[in-house]
Amino acid sequence: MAIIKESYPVIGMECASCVKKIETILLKTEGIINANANLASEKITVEYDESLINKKMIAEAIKKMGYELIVG
Ligand SMILES: [Cu+2]
Repeated sequence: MAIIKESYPVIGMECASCVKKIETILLKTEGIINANANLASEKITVEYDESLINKKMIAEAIKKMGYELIVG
């Protein structure tokens, strides 16, 4: 099991409730240990277990919420 901590740019966050929504849903997602969205820098920092989830899956979850995660 490897824990990865990375930050990705996110498009579409506009207010504190976007931040809250993204963090809440990510934290409920299996494999995500920690999630922090920053409105000012427009980035999301996630800590996840790569045996359970990957950045592509995280980007999918973000997309379902109406935002776009740039995972490269
Ligand atoms: Cu908002």
